Amino acid sequence: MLKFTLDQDQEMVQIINNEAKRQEECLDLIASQSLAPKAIMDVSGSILTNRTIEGYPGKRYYAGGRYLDEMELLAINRAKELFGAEHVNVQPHCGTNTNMAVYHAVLQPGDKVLAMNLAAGGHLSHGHPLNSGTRIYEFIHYGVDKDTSLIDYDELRNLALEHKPRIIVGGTSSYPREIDWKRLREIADEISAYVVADVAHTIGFIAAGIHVNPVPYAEFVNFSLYKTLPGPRGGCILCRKEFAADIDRAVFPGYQGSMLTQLIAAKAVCFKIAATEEFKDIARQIIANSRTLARDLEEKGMTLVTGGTDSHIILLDVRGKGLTGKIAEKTLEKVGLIVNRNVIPFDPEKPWIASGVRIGTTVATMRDMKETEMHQLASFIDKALSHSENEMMLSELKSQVKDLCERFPILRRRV
Ligand code: DSN
Repeated sequence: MLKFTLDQDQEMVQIINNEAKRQEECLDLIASQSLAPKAIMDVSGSILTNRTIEGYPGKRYYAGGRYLDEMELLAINRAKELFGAEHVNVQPHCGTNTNMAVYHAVLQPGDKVLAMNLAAGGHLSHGHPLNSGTRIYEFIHYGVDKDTSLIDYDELRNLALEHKPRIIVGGTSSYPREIDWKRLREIADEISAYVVADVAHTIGFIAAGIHVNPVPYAEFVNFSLYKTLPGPRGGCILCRKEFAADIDRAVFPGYQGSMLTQLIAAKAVCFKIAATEEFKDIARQIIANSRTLARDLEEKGMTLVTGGTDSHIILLDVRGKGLTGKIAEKTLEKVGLIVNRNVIPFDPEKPWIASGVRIGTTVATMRDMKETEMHQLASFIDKALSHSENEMMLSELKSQVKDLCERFPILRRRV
């Protein structure tokens, strides 16, 4: 038996300890991050890591899968109940694979997909020129209204009628508003297209019953579990029964090999957590926090794309501060506030520079921060962005952010 312990790899111990310290002392406002409770971490690193298995419950290509079948079925049944889905595949290794698997399941090479423009908030797997899907399928993009930055459903419909795509994808990475699933369904029905709801960012609010559940409106509902759900890395597909076999085949062996057993177990635990009143309260608070922060930032004269938020996402146009997104990101990092630069609709800058930053309130809320702390946060963000070259001011703000973070430790949430 291998006797190696982690003590023998001090380089890695040091890196992880440094990252743990960074997580405690900084506030991660990355909109695609959540905070996994200890239960999720325990299961994600459990003895299930030792298992290699392929196939699906009752149809494995390996022996010894009795408990793994129980585990996967538990995850599937919990997701079915939580979202009212007819069929669930919990094997996708990530959110991108959920989209790729759906395309693989129902499209032929050259088929058309209508999805959101990446500059308006769409995801890489919605037709980025360098994404592998773009080599196989033809992507057409809809965008947002120039004045309101809200999805232009009339343009979307016109594009759908003109191009007749096989799939219309709804759902985004940086659009702060809820999607009108009913409208998408109606448009798709006019051209007999499928609707894919890519709700990686908003699935926590759907689970909590705050956002409209797209399951009745979309043939396919795709998501990852680590943005607004407190889950492990990985994705999940919900679909109608008629597509069950095609989706399962597209995930395995179409896109993936053996499953990440320990993460599927953690997905099952995540779905149990998501059904609790405690989680629903947190989901409500994530939105309350983001609305408070958005209002404060606007009152301080900052420009919010779409003028507000329905979710954990705030997309801030930083041009009014005389900054690019890249400089704003770096400035906020100097004070311990971690965001990502993000393009805004009709951005004159390239994505590497960008004119905006995306802010998410999931982690802050999971650290138990509430409206009072959001007021503080708005003031930190405003001061930092207004004095981006004043190192003394940034250093003072950094210690204030650290004080705030120390009052809301992450370790406490892990117990
Ligand atoms: N989809 C990317 C994001 O929103 O940041 C990563 O999950």
